[in-house]
Amino acid sequence: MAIERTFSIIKPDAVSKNIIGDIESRFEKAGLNIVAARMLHMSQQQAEGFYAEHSERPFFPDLVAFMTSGPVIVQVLEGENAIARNRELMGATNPKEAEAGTIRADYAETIDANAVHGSDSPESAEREIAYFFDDSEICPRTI
Ligand code: RTP
Ligand code: MG
Repeated sequence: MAIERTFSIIKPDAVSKNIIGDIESRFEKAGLNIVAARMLHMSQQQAEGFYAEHSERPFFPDLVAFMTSGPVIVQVLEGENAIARNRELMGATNPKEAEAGTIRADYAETIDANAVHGSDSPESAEREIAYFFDDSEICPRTI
């Protein structure tokens, strides 16, 4: 099975709730390696650029406002089927529809404050990883 990389964000609501460790632990237990990670407080411009594909959607202003409301963790997860596996762990976008035991079912309050982001395709993963990380910042396991 293919080893993939995906891009993940621990969103401001989850950072604020002090559940970074629990979320990272779920990734690690699922066999996903954290191969890059950084905390930052996104600027308006960074958030708008990151979510450019949604720029015409009615929820875009609220999404950008939320994503700039506090610090986030941006990270790269690597492992077998990392893109789909991460989205399984996350659960549905709307926490009311998220399967029990997923990150969003356990922690998300609303469709905006939904705890985590994960790339939805190999193309998105590549773009999103490059948006926040240089190749030199990605550190695959050597031992
Ligand atoms: P994400 O990109 O954050 O991993 O979430 P996703 O793929 O499950 O959802 P996506 O359709 O890409 O939407 C990105 C984020 O925009 C917010 N959203 N709000 N009010 C709404 O109808 C609505 N739809 C989407 C969510 O915060 C979603 O995570
Ligand atoms: Mg998405």
